[in-house]
Amino acid sequence: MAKMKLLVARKFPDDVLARCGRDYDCRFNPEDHTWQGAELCKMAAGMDAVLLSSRNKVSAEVAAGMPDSVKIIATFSVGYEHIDVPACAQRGIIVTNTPDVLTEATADVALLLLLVASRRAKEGLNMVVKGEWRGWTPTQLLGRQAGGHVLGILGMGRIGRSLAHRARALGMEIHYHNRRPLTDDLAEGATYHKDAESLLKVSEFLSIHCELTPETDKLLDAKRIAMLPAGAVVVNTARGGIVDDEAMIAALKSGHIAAVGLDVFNNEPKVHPGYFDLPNAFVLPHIGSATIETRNAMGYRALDIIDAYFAGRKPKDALAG
Ligand code: 8YV
Repeated sequence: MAKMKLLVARKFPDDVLARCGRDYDCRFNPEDHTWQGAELCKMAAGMDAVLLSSRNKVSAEVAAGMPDSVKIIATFSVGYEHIDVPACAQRGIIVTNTPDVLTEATADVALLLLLVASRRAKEGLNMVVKGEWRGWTPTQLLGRQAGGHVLGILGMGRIGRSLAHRARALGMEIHYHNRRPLTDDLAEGATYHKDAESLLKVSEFLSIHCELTPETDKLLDAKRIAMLPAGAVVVNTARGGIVDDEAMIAALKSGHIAAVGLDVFNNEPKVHPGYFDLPNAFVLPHIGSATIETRNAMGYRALDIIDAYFAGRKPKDALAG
């Protein structure tokens, strides 16, 4: 039987590409172009399925322009705000994502950012590599200790809960806000706040783990940043759009926010240049899920779903259109 045709829209890790090539008749993207708009539709011509990343936007227009042959679009990501799922559904295209498999890797990066931001790692690194370190002093680079302080988790889903496990090991007290409180077994003693504002008021450390939706767009604006305790540390590994950069930069300059650790940005790969010169802004290039184990697992999960779909089974991570 002829293999189904798969557009492999990014240069995914080698093992993922190898499995694609073994099981499907593939159109690959060895140069790793970020196909967008009409070009993405053109590359999908004659394909049965598309495996793409969060940098391949599937707007309503792209969904409308997808060839009739495309039955399923699997995004190599847990976030899917780059895909107009209802517009795909209108075309009869199933959309799936890759939850679960990147939870631990992303929580690791949230913890990493929490620690490097609060322990002033950027200033320390700069001091050493610029040859400006004159030796230990009793008051050099005093940061904030995580243990004994409140960590507010905005969005207590899989990644938020996984960070909570790590933070408990540091001795942090966990508070969270979600649309609904978790069951006791999932909350594991964390304190629920029914609105974001109530959470912000107690969050000496804040880590963002909610989805980017019209409701959370710029949720952390000047007004809400001002609600955080003076000297708070903020971490974002979710989506850049949840933070108002201008307001955050102003708060970092004034010292109201002691430090920020960011892995995600508005308009990636552009980063607001206001963060670059700030000693208390530690930025990473969206590496939350960037371990070989996790990226392979993301690819395998997406391929499992496509395999199941073409074997006539219901794809398990299908998103509601
Ligand atoms: C992915 C992510 O690596 O899965 C997500 O939602 O944010 C990242 O960790 C990226 O989006 C790849 O498509």
